[in-house]
Amino acid sequence: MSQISPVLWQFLSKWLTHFALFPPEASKIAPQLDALYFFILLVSLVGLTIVVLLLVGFSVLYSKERHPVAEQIEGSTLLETTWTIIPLGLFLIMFVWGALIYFRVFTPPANAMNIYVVGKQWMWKAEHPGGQHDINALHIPTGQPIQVTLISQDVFHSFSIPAFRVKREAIPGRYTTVWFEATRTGTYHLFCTQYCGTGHSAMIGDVVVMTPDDYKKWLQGSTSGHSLAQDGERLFASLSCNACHNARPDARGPSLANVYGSKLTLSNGQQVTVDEAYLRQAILNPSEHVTQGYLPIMPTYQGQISEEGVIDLVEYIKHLDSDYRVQQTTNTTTLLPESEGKAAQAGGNSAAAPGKVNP
Ligand code: HEC
Ligand SMILES: [Cu+2]
Repeated sequence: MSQISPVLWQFLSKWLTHFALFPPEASKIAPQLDALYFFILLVSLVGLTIVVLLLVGFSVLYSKERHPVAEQIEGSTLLETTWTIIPLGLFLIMFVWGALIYFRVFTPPANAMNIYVVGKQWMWKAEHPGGQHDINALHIPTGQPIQVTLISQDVFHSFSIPAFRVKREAIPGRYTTVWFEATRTGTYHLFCTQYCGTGHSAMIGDVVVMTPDDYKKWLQGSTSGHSLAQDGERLFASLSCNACHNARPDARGPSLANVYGSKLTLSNGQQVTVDEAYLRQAILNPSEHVTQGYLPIMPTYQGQISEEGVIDLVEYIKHLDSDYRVQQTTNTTTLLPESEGKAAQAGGNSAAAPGKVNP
């Protein structure tokens, strides 16, 4: 698709970007979306020109001076068919082209790296799997598909990076995702594009795109010393989840090892695939879907755990295999010894305790 007259629109987009009329194209999808955008623009301009020319031409041709007596002209089937078929064809091209891009935008590749982003009045908080936190910023490498899992802690927000041509709603109580692959290093705008209260205009940030090597360095320099899963492990113990979920044979709750990605049968016979969204619901509204063979004894944790805490728990459960210990495979633990992580904490990143439990 992006091959359609590439010279013309690439020249156009470069020129527009140069004069700050257009955001730069910094993701893989951006040039593809722009190609469609310029195609629609071109078709509209051609249509506009034809309509205006005909309008002016006919007003001159059929003016009162030339045709003092009005004349009834009957329709022409050929003419009407033509002006129906051609626009229909054009609109269908736009539809199919747009649909293809839409599916590409909303289908993350399997190797995408997941980063959680929590929107709240009025800031964006990103959580990297290794436990690094970004406030009103998002650090990412080039050449790596990134999936952002979004949620809002209060009202509707919208996560928008114009240079990547992506935008997705951050909704309270629900995970939504969006993905992109950055192609160029640099710093780009991050916006909230949903009016969300008085501080809305301050809900902005920088997307910092780095080379993979620089990103690795950033990860090492910004670590909190423990991954999200490790924070989750701690929270799991402090909330006494392990009173019921443990490896003991007389445990009152089901084993959570390897539950992520599996198919659960619920007490009403329904089958569900366990993903992030399901885990979140299972923790906050346990009585909504009860696993077959168990009693609905799990208490609700609604209002007791912050969204960051839920993310930690979800990451913890995702990393569980058999023994209720986090496998030491996350960025932080493989990349550096504990002491380095501590020293780096002073480096200006989030001081907020991850997985903090609301009072
Ligand atoms: C009083 C015992 C108890 C406690 C405490 C408890 N759970 Fe549960 N949990 C259960 C039972 C029983 C089920 C199965 C029935 C159901 O789905 O409600 C369950 C189901 C789940 C599920 C759904 C997956 C599955 O295999 O059914 C998840 C996820 C989960 N618990 C996580 C947690 C987390 C996280 C905590 C701590 C914040 C926690 N639980 C605390 C008893 C408990
Ligand atoms: Cu907002």
